[in-house]
Amino acid sequence: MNEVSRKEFLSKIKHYMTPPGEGVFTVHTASDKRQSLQKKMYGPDAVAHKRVRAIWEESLEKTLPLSNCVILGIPSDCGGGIQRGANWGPLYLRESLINSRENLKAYDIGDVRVVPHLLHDKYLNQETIENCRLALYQNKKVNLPVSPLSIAYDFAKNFHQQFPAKNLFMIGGDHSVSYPMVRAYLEAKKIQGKKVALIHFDAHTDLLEERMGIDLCFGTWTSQILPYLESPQHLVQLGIRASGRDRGHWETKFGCMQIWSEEIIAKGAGVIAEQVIAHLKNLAIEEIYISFDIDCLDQEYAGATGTPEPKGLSPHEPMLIMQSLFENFKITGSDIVEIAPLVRAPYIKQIEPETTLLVASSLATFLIQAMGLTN
Ligand SMILES: [Mn+2]
Repeated sequence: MNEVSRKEFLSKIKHYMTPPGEGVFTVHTASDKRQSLQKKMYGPDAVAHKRVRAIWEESLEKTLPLSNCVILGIPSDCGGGIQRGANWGPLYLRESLINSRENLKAYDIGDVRVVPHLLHDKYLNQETIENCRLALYQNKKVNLPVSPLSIAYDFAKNFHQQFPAKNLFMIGGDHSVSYPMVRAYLEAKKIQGKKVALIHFDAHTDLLEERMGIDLCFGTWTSQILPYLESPQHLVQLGIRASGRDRGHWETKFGCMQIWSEEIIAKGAGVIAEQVIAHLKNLAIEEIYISFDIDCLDQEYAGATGTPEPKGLSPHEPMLIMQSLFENFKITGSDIVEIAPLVRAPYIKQIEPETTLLVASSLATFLIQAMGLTN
């Protein structure tokens, strides 16, 4: 494994990441929103005098080493495919988190730079890679990735090497962005000798092996992550309800554990939490990664998402399950994805995206606080 020094890692971050809220490349669109976030984070003077990048770069050296939990945005929706718009998740959710006035002890490391037409470097030819390097880094031969999933993996892999005791909280993005984060997490935990499991809240299984020929997207990322788990039983999926196949098909084919939405509602979240905890204890699990697709919630609470689904969970159900899990295992990695704040499903009566953002921000607050306490 080619380990880079701390200095090289910070230099990479300054190249392939941006200060919080700048990962979506725009000139005017949402610039007021971005400025309002950065004023709250860095002060009005920093924004007025264009000092945000300088302060952010300095914070990488001074503040980053002090925090247990580090927040990262991946504003990419190139891996989505029904209704895009999750690229605005990181900017909007950050603002909701700040407005909630919870004093979150976490360091925000910023956004992955996103070329919106790119997904993963393995899908690109050399000419495109060089053109994008030239655009992003002003050097077509520099050895840096250009696609969001490739940048995220390089970042997360180096992060875990540099800071093995720190935990990452990622804001997506469509669900494909969890693939590089979970893969880097699982590889790092294997090196650390920790026994870990992936807890996946979602209306969908995301277990396709490919979707229209693409093996890394919102519908396939979990099947692609299975080889990195110790066994498929180390994947627990909760809240599933929109699937072309039944639970038996997926559990038999892949060997993971699934608990569908109707079962959680019928038995109660407390009973389900006990069932999951017993399963994980049986596997001698020490730490967990929670990947939270906002569409595991009923469309009444999560209408601002690419594929809202009825008959889903109420916010207290996953919250109770996560709290019970936290009482038994360390949460050492997590993400919340598929929040598409500008998407308004016309058949949903609620005023969106306020409900979705409010609920997402309370779930995110729990995860950030849980990870801030763990190391
Ligand atoms: Mn998903």
